[in-house]
Amino acid sequence: YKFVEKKVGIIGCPFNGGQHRNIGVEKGPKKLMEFGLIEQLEELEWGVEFDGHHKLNELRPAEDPNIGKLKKPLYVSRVAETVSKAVESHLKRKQVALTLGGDHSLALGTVSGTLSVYPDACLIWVDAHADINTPETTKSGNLHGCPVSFLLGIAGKVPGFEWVNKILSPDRIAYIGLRDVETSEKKILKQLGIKAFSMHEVDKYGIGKVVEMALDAVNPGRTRPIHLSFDVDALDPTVAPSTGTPVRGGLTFREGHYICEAIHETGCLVSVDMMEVAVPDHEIYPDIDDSQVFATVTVGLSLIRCCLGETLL
Ligand code: Z70
Ligand code: MN
Ligand code: MN
Ligand code: MN
Repeated sequence: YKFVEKKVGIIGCPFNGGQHRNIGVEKGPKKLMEFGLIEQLEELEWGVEFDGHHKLNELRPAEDPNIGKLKKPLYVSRVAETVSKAVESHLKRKQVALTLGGDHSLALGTVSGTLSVYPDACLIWVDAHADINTPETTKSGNLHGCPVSFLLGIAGKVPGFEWVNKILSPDRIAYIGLRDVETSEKKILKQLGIKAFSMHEVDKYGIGKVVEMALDAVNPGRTRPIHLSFDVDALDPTVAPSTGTPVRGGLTFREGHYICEAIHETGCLVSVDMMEVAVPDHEIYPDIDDSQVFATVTVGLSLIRCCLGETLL
């Protein structure tokens, strides 16, 4: 490991304030832990620190009016700032920071925390979505569709978000798995020349070549620390059905795992997010059954293990 000791700090983030659906993304972290994450990482011989799930509900302001279209801006901002400090504290102690979500607006915090300890870090964003809408371009107003614009410093001034000051250069981020990108977002990706490997490129080149090209773009000498932000909806819905925004035509089980294995092999991984794992109520989402939740939680765990060195042989 080029930057960390073999220790991991788990940051449980039961949060859904960056999106509007009542599908239970805030229950993902607890489920991932209940399914034995600590034991699994200890089996891989990692020292594991877990301080309990963060009580993010307590950060919810009494009043939180929209700012333009943005929904719950103050809540999301406070939560992300708290999470950034947690990530920072684990990284400063030479641990890998492993953040369990929760909706993807949390990554505004996790990536900011990583950049404050490792200013030269690069970001691999694995997702069906680009999450790069700005406060101007967002149609939904959901902040989980916007974290990357804040991280790149193209979101403009938004009250409450003044703490976001660790800016990621556009040549330090690469996407893998995109297939549900808005026109506004395509324009931003093009304007900034951001390396993005959609499912089209995965089909064309194969996942091995895509990961190599992504790493070559953001981390050519494999000398920079890597933050991997993995939205479980990057996987095909047949593999990870229990998530807020499933989009067909996604990564296979093996493609998802290959990404994690290859990033582990660089020795550069310092921070991992596993986001958007949902645990819905049967009454509200009768179409998602226990076996689908089981599949999604267990694939999330297995991706995490691969990030931390689990191999097939
Ligand atoms: C859309 C928006 C999104 C995740 C949905 C969707 C964004 N582009 N991200 N699910 N994880 O609302 O901005
Ligand atoms: Mn901690
Ligand atoms: Mn996402
Ligand atoms: Mn997504």
